[in-house]
Amino acid sequence: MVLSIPTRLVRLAFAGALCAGPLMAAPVARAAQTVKVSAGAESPGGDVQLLEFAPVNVTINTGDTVTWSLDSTEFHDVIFTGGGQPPDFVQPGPDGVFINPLVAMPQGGTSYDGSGVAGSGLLNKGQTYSLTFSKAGTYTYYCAIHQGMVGTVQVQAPGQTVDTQDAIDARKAAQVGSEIDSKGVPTIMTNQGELPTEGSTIGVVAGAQNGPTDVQRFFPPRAVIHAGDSVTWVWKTQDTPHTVTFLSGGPVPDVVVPQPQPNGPPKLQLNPMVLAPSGDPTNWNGGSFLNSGFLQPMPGQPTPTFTVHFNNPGTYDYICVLHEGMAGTIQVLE
Ligand SMILES: [Cu+2]
Repeated sequence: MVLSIPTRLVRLAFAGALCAGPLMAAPVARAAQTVKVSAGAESPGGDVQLLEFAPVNVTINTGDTVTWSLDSTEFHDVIFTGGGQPPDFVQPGPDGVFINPLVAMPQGGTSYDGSGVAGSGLLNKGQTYSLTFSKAGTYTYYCAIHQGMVGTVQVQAPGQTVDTQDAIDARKAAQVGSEIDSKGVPTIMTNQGELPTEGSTIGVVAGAQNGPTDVQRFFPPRAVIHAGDSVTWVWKTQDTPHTVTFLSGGPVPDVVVPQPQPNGPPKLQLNPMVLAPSGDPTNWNGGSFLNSGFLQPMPGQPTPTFTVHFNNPGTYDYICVLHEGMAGTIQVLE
């Protein structure tokens, strides 16, 4: 899906200046501006994802436009709800689990007055979404995919001081740098040493999270065991599901399978082959598709784990189907 919403520049009409008395200084007319904000950010290799808008808050004048750019391999959306809660990302039903169309597809027009819903639909890396703000107020927006990913646009009357792009860029750089460097890197180091990496049963961490900083890698990425040993993966995230999937030479399955509809856009189904567990991990010989399914810690429930018993020597590569570059290897010796 490609979004092509033209950035709209709105000329400001300073009607008030025309009828002001001679002693009143007319406000300085300024052309409407467009400011750029990031939806998500990542470390150079993409292993650390920042699940935040950067900067979180931005101040503009009425008539100005905000353009969000998706700056990460992790996808996000931008949705204004007119004061309501963000919509659920997925909707389970009798015929499968579907991405909520409110999140999947663009909503509303190119201008927003603070009422109703305006949304970008799913954004992929490099895509942008622009919205022009016609009315003063403070508007909260969300990423419906990542809980807690919230931002505001404060819209001021014309003539009031607002953010410059330089100020926005400086806040963004400080936020991204401090989150990824101060949280992402220590999260990696902590989790690398956390679980036993030798012995008959070893542990591997499937993703780790520290606040909005989400490390989308396996720790350690490579483990060596003997035939007959087991490996247990432990999920250490809050906001992001992962899979442990052995493709065994097969193709990487699509995460989303569009289901054409007689009227309107296709429904976006989460591929059951990725979503659900498959294969027998308690007695695995290699050479066949083996999948943990989507796993994600939930409040009040035990930490998800996935244990695979390796019967045969060999080198077994696996991936998280959801996250590019999230991959590992289990080498099984005699
Ligand atoms: Cu993942």
